[in-house]
Amino acid sequence: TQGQVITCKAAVAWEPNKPLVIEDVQVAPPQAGEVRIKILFTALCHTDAYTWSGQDPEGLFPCILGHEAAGIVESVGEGVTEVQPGDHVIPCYQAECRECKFCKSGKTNLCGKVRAATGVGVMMSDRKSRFSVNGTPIYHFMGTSTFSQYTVVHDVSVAKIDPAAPLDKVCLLGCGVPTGLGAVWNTAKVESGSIVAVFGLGTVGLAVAEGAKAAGASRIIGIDIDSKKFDRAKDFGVTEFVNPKDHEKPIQQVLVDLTDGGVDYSFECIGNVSVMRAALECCHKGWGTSVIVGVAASGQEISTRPFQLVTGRVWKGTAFGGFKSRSQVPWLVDKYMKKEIKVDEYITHNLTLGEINKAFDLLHEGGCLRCVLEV
Ligand code: NAD
Ligand code: AHE
Ligand code: ZN
Repeated sequence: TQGQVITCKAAVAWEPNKPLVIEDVQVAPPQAGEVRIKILFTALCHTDAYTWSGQDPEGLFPCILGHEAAGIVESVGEGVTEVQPGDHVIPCYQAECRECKFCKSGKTNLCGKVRAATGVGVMMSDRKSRFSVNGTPIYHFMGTSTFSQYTVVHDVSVAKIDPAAPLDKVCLLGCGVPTGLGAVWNTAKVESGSIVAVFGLGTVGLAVAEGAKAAGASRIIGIDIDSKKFDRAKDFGVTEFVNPKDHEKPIQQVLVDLTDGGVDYSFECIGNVSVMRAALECCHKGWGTSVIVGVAASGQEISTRPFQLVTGRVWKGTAFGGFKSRSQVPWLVDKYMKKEIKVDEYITHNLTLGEINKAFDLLHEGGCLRCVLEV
């Protein structure tokens, strides 16, 4: 198949909110600096649902969504040296070129090399898509497009991993789990003994709890409007629960009262701008830090009284938990293999690519964390 067009199955989002359609898609060979991957397993993340809904200003249609996956390199384009056919890999929506201003800054995991192309659904070299259906180009998504049996990605967006790792599990290390762990370890740098508040107990919020427990947090307060989330969250390290619906007072006040003046660190893992405000305002005066992890819809803006910041609270955000993708995803896989981090526990459902619409329905039900699709 090397150098040839591959025809395979992929789930195409033709229009916002319209059911995805499994199509025979033509996948062009990788050009210079590109890698074609056979995707074996992909999970669904709420960001896929967000873009599908039409709320993402970067969302383009028709496209192939999906960014939390694992597979095997099928072929590589000219000049690709770091991976070869047969390598087990995780596609990384946050690239790492190690050469750009961002990568060299030592201050961020964001990479500038291919972001302009991945934001508009094409490949960097010729600003074209490698996907088509009967001659109609289909946009890429987040530089990954994993809801397809084959995808083409930039070489700076591929992490080579231990071939012994189970791909049906470690696919989760492409997004949600690292995002939560890294928000705690890299972005907030939570110290032992800290009081932590986690808003939203989905996969990302539970991974925040897991990371905070590992960091030695003394209290981990989970906040969710769905009380069914609480039982399971205990296994991930949450020590106390608050349902805003059980209180008349604003949730920030409830937390300030519970913690003698506020929490040391808070994390918004929902994508709701009013919760982002509450997450900042429940932080302790003088030092409390709040990290925005959730992705909010187009047009949404955050607000608070500047006095909140003047008096020492800090507002931050994180993408992929601040992890350098190509360097650190293999390290996370190794940590999973040594049983130092959970992954299996976040998988509540397993389906096939053909059942992807059902998987999106499940994602909106309280019981579902991650649904892994066999591709
Ligand atoms: P999820 O839907 O599984 O979890 C969200 C949780 O928030 C649910 O348990 C829900 O009951 C709860 N919730 C909803 N409204 C609430 C409210 N008003 N108050 C309290 N709880 C509320 O989602 P997820 O997959 O865990 O992702 C969480 C967010 O993180 C999404 O916005 C996603 O797009 C984003 N995300 C960001 C990054 C990043 O790099 N920054 C990476 C992955 C995901
Ligand atoms: N296109 C969206 C932005 C979405 C967003 O913030 N994405 C996160 C990853 S979410 C993964 O589930 C991210 O990494 N952002 C940094 C980046 O470079 O995109 C919008 O709202 O415009
Ligand atoms: Zn995601």
